[in-house]
Amino acid sequence: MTYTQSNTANELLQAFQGLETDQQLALFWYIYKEMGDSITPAAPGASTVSPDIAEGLLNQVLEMSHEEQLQLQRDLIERKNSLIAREYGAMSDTTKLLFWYRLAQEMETNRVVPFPANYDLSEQAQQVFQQIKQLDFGQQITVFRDYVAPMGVDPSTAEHDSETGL
Ligand code: 45D
Repeated sequence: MTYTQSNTANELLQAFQGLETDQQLALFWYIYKEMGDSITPAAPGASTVSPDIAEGLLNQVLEMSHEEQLQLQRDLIERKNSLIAREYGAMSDTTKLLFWYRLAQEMETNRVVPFPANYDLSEQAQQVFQQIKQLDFGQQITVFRDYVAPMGVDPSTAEHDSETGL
């Protein structure tokens, strides 16, 4: 697949979501590194974000092993049912974004499983990356918010799961 300038933000989102789980994680990491200092969690008027709630969920993740932390992130993307997935799903979309941002920050302190050296993006993921870079900041935020929004499990709509009892 090739993407051209004419692709809409929505098409990019679908391309992002269509990547393999690990490539999604890798791409999201590269995006985090690229955005760097332009993300300012303390921005005044940061509307529907609840830092304490994001931090509470993050604290649960920090208690896990690196292996479990990686699995949790894969599970969120794949919408696997778990208590944490439901807690995640109950947060506002902007708080979800803040949660991912905090995860990435803690990857840099090694409190969350660090990104492996020499892990390359697939050709397809690189194309999505290039396209995302061409969006303006506001469009990028929209894509990322829409990207993290459906992850996890929305406890208000999910059916009872006999496997987990949740
Ligand atoms: O070994 O309005 C592999 C707020 C496999 C403020 C792996 C905001 C191999 C309010 C998968 C590669 C700040 C919230 C391992 C707005 C292997 C507000 C692991 C904006 C270990 C607008 C890979 C917030 C992993 C924004 C674990 C813009 C990868 C936030 C993990 C942006 C990647 C957040 C992660 C971004 C990426 C977060 C956690 C871009 C996170 C990216």
